[in-house]
Amino acid sequence: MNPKWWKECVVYQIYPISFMDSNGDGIGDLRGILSKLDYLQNLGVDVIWVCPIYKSPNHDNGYDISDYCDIMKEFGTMDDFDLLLREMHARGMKLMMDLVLNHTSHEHPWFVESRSSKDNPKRDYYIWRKGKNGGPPNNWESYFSGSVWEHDPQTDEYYLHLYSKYQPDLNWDNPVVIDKLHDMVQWWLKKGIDGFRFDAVAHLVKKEGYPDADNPGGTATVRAYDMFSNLDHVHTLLQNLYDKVLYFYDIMTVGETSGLGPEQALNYVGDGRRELNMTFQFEHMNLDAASPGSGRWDVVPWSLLELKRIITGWQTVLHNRGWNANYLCNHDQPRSVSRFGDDLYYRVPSAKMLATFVHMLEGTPYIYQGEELGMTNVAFESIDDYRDVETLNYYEEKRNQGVPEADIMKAIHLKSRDNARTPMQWDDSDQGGFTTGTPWIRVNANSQEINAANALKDPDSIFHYYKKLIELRKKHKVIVYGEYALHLEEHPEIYVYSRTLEEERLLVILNFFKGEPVFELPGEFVQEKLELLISNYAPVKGENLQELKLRPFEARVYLQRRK
Ligand code: TEU
Ligand code: CA
Repeated sequence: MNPKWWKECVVYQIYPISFMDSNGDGIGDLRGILSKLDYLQNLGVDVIWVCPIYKSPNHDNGYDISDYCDIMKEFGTMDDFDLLLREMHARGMKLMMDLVLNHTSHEHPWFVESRSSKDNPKRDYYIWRKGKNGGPPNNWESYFSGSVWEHDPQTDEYYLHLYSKYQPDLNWDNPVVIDKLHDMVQWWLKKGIDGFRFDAVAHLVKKEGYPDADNPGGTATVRAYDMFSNLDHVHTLLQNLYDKVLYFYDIMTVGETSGLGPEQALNYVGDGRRELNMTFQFEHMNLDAASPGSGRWDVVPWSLLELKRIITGWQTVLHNRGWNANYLCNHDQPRSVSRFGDDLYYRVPSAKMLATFVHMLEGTPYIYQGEELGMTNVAFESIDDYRDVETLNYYEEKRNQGVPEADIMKAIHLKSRDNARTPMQWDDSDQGGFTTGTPWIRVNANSQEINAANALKDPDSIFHYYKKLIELRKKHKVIVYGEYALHLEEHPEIYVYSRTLEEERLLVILNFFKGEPVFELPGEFVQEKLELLISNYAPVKGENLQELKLRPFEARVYLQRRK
């Protein structure tokens, strides 16, 4: 079973700008995180993934880095960082940094030099091309709307940016750039950090020659993700990074890799690949999208059968060959309870059911800040209350296309990344206890009811349920290493899977909807031998497991010992 600490841990993701503000300027910061370490320790998580905290002009909340070896001034100082790392280690927690290797900020000194003239020695740090027929070099579309090319009048050439124009892509064909980035990664490792989440790492390599993508509709730009996602040479780059730098440290790594299935993911995480420990896959994030990528704004209903098919694929293909990173939410996605559960009447049971689902799968579970409280999506009436660059670009693009305001706002309410970025709800005071000042983005109106202080007081809260899930993981190896099998494959409402390790077997029963379907125990399980480990409902006395009626969003996990 090849045990590793990063398989046994639980990761908690912090989006620093929205986590806790220590000085009343309305912006979350490192001292804010420090003040909440006791809360996180109480929850029981052992790895904290902190989204980018490097110096940045903040056009994309830190994913636009202007100095890799400095701290964003709004977040604090390098001394604050060192203190935070020490305090985390003192509590037995580990720190995973979020590193953006695909692009920098347009304010990074490398880019400032690069754009200054065609013969600047740093010109080739980025991707510059001449225009074609009076327009950009090709028709690729940016993740954040419009062309991936931005014209720069200074030299009359275009630079490539897969994300916003404030995030020029680095040129990974340039060995000097690679060396500098390796040195920088090493610099952080020497500080003693414990891992990396490599942002957008699937996109480091672009298709040679930058050819136009097929464009049957003849639009100005087209989604051309296969031109810059998961190309072969990415693996050479990652293997070099591993062999030259990462190999020498006992760390955990996770790459953000959209656009692949489990077989392809093995190229990143397969045992013996010497690349990454795990990757974030997006197949299940595309379940409710009319088409992947930017088509994510066109929301369609998701189906449980599809979810089962996708997750079962990942669970079976990676078993004994790689490792999964399991999540339902992050800072780029809507809130999981609003999307896959019921954020009104059944908010508490459905949030617990979804937590059970994630934590009982094979792989490392990731909790996104506030998920442990059952925080929900937000629906600001006015676009003026939104802050996310992707959302604002989408709004503008659709307005220009003449799409009615109400339709645009409806999509934004469902899918905007700001759903996950409203401030953490700590208590029922003004601004949810996040800040004493004016928050950079409005607090969700439900903070009086949904907040950490209430959750801590209530033994039946979602928080305490998460805590118990984490405790169970530490107690039962089968939760970490057991082999997954799907049961009741065709059932449209219930998701049932088992996990088997030697003599022990888990049976995970999840009712994904508010109906009350009847569950029939699969033949290989013996009712008398099942011990209930956790459930989001009180047990029913004298119940016949052979055939039981599940309550809305009910989740149960049984342990069966076969000896
Ligand atoms: O996201 C990369 C990524 O895959 C996104 O394009 C994702 O599909 C999109 O955000 C969904 O709306 C990473 C970070 O997680 C994100 O916050 C950054 O904005 C982006 O990279 C650029 O660094
Ligand atoms: Ca602050």
